[in-house]
Amino acid sequence: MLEFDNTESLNGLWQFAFCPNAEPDEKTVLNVSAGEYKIVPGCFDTQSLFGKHGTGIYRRTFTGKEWLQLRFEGLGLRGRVWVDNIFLGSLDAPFTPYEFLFNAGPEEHEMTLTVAVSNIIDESDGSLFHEFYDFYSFGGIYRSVSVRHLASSDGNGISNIKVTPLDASTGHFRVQVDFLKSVQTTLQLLLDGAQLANLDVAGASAVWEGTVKGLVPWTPEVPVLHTVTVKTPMDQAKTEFGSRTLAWNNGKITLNGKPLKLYGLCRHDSHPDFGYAMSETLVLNDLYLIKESGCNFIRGSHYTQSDFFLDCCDRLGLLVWEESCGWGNSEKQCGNEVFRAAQLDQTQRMVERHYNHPSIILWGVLNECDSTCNATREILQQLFCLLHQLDHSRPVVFASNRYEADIALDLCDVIAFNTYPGWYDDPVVADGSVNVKRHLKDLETFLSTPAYADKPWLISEIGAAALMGDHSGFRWSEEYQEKILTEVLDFLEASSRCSGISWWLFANANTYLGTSNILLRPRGFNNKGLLSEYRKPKLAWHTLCRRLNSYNK
Ligand code: ADA
Repeated sequence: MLEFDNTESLNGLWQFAFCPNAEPDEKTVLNVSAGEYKIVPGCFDTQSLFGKHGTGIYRRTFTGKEWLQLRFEGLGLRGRVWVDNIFLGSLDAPFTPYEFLFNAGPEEHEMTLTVAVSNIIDESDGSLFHEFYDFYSFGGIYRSVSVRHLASSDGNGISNIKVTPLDASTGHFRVQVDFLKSVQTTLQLLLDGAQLANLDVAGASAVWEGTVKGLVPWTPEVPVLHTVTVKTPMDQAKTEFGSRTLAWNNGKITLNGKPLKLYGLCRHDSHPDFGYAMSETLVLNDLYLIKESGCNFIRGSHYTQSDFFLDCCDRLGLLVWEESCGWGNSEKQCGNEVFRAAQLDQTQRMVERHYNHPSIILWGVLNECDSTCNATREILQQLFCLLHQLDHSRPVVFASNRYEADIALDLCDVIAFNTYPGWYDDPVVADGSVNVKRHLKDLETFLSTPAYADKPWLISEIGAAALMGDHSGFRWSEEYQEKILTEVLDFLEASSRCSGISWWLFANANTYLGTSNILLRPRGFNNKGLLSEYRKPKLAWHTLCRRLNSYNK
């Protein structure tokens, strides 16, 4: 993670008030008496406010002077921020990092920070979150908040460090240091605490590129991290990175020259008692469960992940598909200019923030958008172009559920299909058997045609729901889910075309409470988890662990 000096955490106890069914104006927000308390990070609607929509008003004080930068790692569904009575700006995208730079004046003093967070769903076409999304609209400041005290008198400082591994076999890499404003200065670069280079800076960024012999590569088996520290006369920052190189061609994704076979799971960063404010303990427990199952891959569905999650994946050697927030967006939404701008903005914020994590091997966008129409092709083109501009070192992808009808597959570096044979896509045949393998074989044949044969292929979702304790053997039973999983693993073992899967889903996750799809979502959960929402194993989980661990013996 990127760390700046002079940074103070603002996590902990905040004052709180809830305004049901309303997004109050500035005057009301600033004058409301916030007589309750909430913990930040936290969701305000997991317990007594569960199912309620409105605005949570959070308030606390902190002290500082001169130039300060407030950093929000993620809140939802959207927020507005004031310091004392001055409006600093809004946070329009859920799960997305934002920073606000401001001058607090020459004298050290106490300030009041007020944040209004709404979980009211905006159903306009430009909105980034809709009720039909198959994950619940929990609200709150659900990731960390901090304030950085800048030492410079003009509000300048390091804004980012981006480390690009260029060749892991030789230890060749590049470091780019960005500043908040243009500057003339000198900087010192250190690698793992030892002098690397001194650079003169004239402008808003500086670049160093070179080779360090003996730089230990990062691999899933031995995930070695290195640290780059940047020191300037004004401030200091550091970041971890891993020296590993990715390539994608001839139908394969390779890591340090070795083709990857990805055995993985899609995961929601959510828990019934805490919503999207998963504690570090719970996140780490999830990741150890995944690691111990024998999986090497996680699809972070369907939004920007937390810094902590990625820090742990870097350390445990788990490979990650990270994607910005989207779900089943229609032609109308994809053609909407507000929606496009919001998609581009949140995607850029995700990449800028998470660029250095060696665990991330894929950048994704717009899960299951309507990729049969031109408007969607255009937005995908815009997003992929942005991603390639920001990062040449990783392939881009979106999870398609349109197969042969998709008109955007040529834009992807890696093709990914969400498919549910035996659940939505292919009826169970009369004798009770499910043609999972035949269905996957058909997709494989389609992707082996010359137009697509060079592009690696992933099954980004596949699965079946199981209600814990149902042992009938029919749909919704643990046995039925296990049967589908077994067929998928059989297919994957035998296929040289398919680079891997991310099974839907790691653990059951809260979803919509509305009426539209509730019959498919008993108890208000997506029940396709291999674990229950409290991470208790279903039958298929044991099968997954047994099968994957046998590969490593
Ligand atoms: C889709 C979607 C998932 C989930 C899944 C399901 O493929 O991408 O978020 O909704 O279907 O369970 O139906």
